[in-house]
Amino acid sequence: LVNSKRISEQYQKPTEFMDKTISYGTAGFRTKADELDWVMYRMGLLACLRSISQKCQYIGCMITASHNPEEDNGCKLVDPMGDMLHESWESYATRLVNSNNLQDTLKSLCENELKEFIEEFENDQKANRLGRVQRPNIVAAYDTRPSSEALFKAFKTGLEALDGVLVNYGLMTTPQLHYMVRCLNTNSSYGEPNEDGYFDKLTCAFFKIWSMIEFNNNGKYESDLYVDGSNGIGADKIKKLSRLISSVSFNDKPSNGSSQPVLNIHVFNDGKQPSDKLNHLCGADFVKVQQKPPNNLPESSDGKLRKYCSFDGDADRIVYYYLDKSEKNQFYLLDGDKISTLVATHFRELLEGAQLNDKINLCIVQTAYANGSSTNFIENIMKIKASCVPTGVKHLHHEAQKFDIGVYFEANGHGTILLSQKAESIIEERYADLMKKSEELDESVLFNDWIKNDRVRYSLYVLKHLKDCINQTVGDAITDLLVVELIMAMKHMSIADWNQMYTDLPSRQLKVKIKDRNVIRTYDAERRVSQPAELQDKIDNLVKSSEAKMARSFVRPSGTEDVVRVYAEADTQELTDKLAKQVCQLVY
Ligand code: NG1
Ligand code: ZN
Repeated sequence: LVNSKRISEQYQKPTEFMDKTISYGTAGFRTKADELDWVMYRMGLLACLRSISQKCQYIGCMITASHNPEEDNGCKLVDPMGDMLHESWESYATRLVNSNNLQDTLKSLCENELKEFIEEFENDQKANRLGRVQRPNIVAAYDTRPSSEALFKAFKTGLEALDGVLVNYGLMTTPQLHYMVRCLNTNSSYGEPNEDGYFDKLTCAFFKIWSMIEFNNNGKYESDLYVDGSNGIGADKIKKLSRLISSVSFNDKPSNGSSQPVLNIHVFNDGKQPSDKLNHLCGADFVKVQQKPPNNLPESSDGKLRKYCSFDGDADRIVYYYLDKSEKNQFYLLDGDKISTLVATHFRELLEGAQLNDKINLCIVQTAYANGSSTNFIENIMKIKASCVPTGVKHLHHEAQKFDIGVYFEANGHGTILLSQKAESIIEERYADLMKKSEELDESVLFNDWIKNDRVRYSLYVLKHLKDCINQTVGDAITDLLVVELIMAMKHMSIADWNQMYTDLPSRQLKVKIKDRNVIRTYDAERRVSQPAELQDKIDNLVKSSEAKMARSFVRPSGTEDVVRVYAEADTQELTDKLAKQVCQLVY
């Protein structure tokens, strides 16, 4: 398989990287785009090997640096079910990219760690000589960065060296690509593997629920939503969804004929102005970290409250916010913690309504960055299990998979909802029974009376369609938006009502640059430091001596930037900022 002559001369590792190590971290490989083409070439080789190890199932490659500056880029591989590259392969990625003798490393991988897979593949090839020859299958997509196409070319050259077959999806959001990979490997049982299929599945599920909502004049739900596209790919895709939503005729849906409001999506920071720069002064990361609205916020001129949200550069994160005119434009942020509490509360109500709460368990997964108030609310008021895991979506995703319904969100707005096979089957079976019983009914009676006026039936109906409105492969700003809007609409809730579920503690996130960030070692889901030995005691002392009653602080090395992150929260913003600064001093 690995024929040394086929390794291209074109994408040689630059000499300045010969004694540097870069690793495949939480965000895959990510750095300045002009230092990446040789990395992409090697990732093309690796993607083929991964596909071979998975019986030539489709493996995805997303070219993006998410919320990082436009000049950066990166690459992450996607496993057959649409989840991230299996952890055991991260070290192969790191080894292949750091190798100073690519052919030897490739050969060694194939003859040792991957021996079994390669042999099986080669035997299959021999057995199939007269039939269809199996080749590694890869799909790729990229975000709107100017560097993306050249990096895509390098990746393609790499995979062609190992006879890989490539499907290029072009411009897509990260979660769309994850979705395509899952569809391709499951014979479309998860959906059709193209963009129309993705939008069809979502809009169909969305309207099944939307059309059953009784919008009354007293409800406080705001059907206008202003979306900050971070000047990236999410802007184009949410515009497409918005067009689809507004073009659906209500005659196609089980409605009672009364006029339903439409979800009006208004996109700003769409990257179409010459001065627009990806993620610059806008987007979910900017809004979350700076705790302020993005540039170009379309403020209301009539004093009416507006509901806003921001995506990040590859549209896998979303945060909501609003300005309260009655409080001198006070900014309120509804981050990943608020989203997960809203979603989990609603799922719990639906499970109770469908009388399934003793059959299907529910958990919320968070990280150390979750606001203390949210954890308190989940555990002590909602009485739902809250799990805390290290930063990085793969950790949250794996933890959420341990439950029947796992709701996971990082505070920065990256998250989704996972349903176990068991939960899906129970919901599908009960729903099928329901539909069987209703076969005789006239459609308008069925939806307007039989389902709507019965709590068990209605809860089951919503559970079934809400589940189809979620991208279960990875956090997805677009599907999260639809789920949040449906829940707010069903609850006749304004964004301010949602915000009042609990009050966040003031928080602050800072970064400190030190010589080697990896001298800091953590444990207890990164909430405590084990090395340097005396650092944790010092942090504890600062927290104890703070005047605040609720103070908390922790430090950890970033997995994506060469910095140490410092987090603090306390009763007031002033005490929070003071604590965060003091902890930064300890790290220097
Ligand atoms: P690091 O740089 O390890 O803190 C950041 C985010 C993660 C995750 C990754 C991947 C914070 C504090 N950290 O990781 O949650 O999203 O990027 O993009 O937001
Ligand atoms: Zn992202």
